[in-house]
Amino acid sequence: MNSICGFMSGVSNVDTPAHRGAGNVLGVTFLFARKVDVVFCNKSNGCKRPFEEGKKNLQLTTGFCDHTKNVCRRGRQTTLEIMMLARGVVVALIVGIVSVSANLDTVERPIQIVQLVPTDDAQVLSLVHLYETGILDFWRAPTKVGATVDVMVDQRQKAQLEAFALENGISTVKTLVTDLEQMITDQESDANWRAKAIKMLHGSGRSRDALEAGMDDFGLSMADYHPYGDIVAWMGRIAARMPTQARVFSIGRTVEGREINGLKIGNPVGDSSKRIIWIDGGIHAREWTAVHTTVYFIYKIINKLQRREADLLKVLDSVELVVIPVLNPDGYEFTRTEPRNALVRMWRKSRSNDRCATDRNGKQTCCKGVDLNRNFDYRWAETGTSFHPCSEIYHGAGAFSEPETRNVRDAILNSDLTGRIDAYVTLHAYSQLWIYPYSNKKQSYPADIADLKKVAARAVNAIGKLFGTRYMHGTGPEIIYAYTGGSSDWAKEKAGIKYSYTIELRPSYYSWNGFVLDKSQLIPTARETYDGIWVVLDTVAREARGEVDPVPVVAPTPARPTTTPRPLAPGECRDVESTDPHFA
Ligand code: 0X9
Ligand code: ZN
Repeated sequence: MNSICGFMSGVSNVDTPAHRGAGNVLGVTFLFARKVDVVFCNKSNGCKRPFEEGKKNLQLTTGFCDHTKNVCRRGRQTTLEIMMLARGVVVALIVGIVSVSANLDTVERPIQIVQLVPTDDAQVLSLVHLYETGILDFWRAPTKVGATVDVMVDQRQKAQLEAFALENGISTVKTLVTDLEQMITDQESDANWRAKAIKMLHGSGRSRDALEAGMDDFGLSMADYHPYGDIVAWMGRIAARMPTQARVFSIGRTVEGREINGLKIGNPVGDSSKRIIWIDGGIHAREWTAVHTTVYFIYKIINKLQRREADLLKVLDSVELVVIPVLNPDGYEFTRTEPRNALVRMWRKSRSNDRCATDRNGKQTCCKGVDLNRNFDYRWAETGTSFHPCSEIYHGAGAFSEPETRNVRDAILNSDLTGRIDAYVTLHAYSQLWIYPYSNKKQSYPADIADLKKVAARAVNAIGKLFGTRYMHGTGPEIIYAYTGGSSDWAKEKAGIKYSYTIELRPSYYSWNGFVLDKSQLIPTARETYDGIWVVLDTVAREARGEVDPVPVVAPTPARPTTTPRPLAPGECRDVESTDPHFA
């Protein structure tokens, strides 16, 4: 049993049974179902390990008591929330909104993307609460006043969301995509996309990149997405032809029994005296661009290696690359089974077995899947995450409860790679962000943040140089939103990996078609990302060689252009400029 409660350290227990919904795991929903009363958790209310018990700083946050485990877990912690709770504000009732993922059979089409813009702190808070219930699929999570929030809904949910918005005074509610499935179909059936892509690359003077639209030397086209099996077979062909420089490896199996395969690239491969750079993609099933870009990264490196290009050979003198294109192959393959069904194509989580939750009316809902990027042991289940199995951001039954994340953990902490990894780079989509630790709250930094920031600034700069694509860099909560349980925070804090980054690829934060990147943008996206990652390779290799960086450690965040817009990148669509203060 779980209950929603506020935590105020050092204050006595005022919990009552009324605050504990019998069998209720939709703890956060309670916050909306009733007046927000502050409940203080400590040993006397049954929680053996309350958060920060004993401190007397009156730091207040919401969280929940997990009575099955006898622990209290912290939830969000914002000034805004302290204000709200202190005022005892009544937040709108949202218990009626039903998760689509829990009710595939009752979906009311068309599925749409709706955008809301909160205009004051209370509206932001109401949306944050809605986000953390995990009932809806937020393509863009709420962050601050004026920042756009994009949500995928079916017709019933749309009506409920509109009622929710009305009740909370959110007047800006617009439909960004009127029929997501039609949009996917239209994009997928553009027979000319390949020709368009090639023409654009030629037009921008990048004829060499245009060649990549055809088959590579190992039989995979770089212009398209591919089934997981084809990617693994392709890596196998590379390793077979270049056995001294490339080796296929497995970090273990998924829930459905697939091997999670990657490719090690070295010169020669397997030299245990070299430093390691780890690059992965596809932890989120629907983020196909991340898989494509990781595959392309392998392609580009192998191609350079075949040509014996000097800059790469110099890097590989001290560094070995470990690349895993699809960390969540079960999820990825699932999204490929019915790519024109939005509920399949937009699947985010793993495909772990059904887990069930009972709501406050005693109704049970069961769902598959864990958000693997909430399942790592970095402040697991604290912020920007959900304990409802039907949520898109469900964090699982415990840190590393999933085989996929355990495999990553074990490969990093207990294998031939252990102690040698200097960079961890994980690819996601979308928003054009280069994110460094930590993501739990603002101003939460590792001690060597200046080094991470410097390399991030250089990477973003390198990306921009190619086609003019604009990336932001910073910690998650500073440029997008807070969350915990993510892989790159864990890699930094728990595995001690120096350069740990989460990269959100194209399209931009303002984009309305988010996860459905036009195929003509695939090569440009992957190509510019390659240049950004190259900065990490170069940095690690230099440091491994003992070179001192001559550039000072101060790296300004790139300023937002205020005058003439830059030329469009090949294949890129101009997004309507938002009033979003994110980029102010
Ligand atoms: O929420 C996530 O897991 C990632 N974003 S995504 O849209 N690809 O799902 C990572 C967000 C990283 N940024 C933050 N620290 N917020
Ligand atoms: Zn992602």
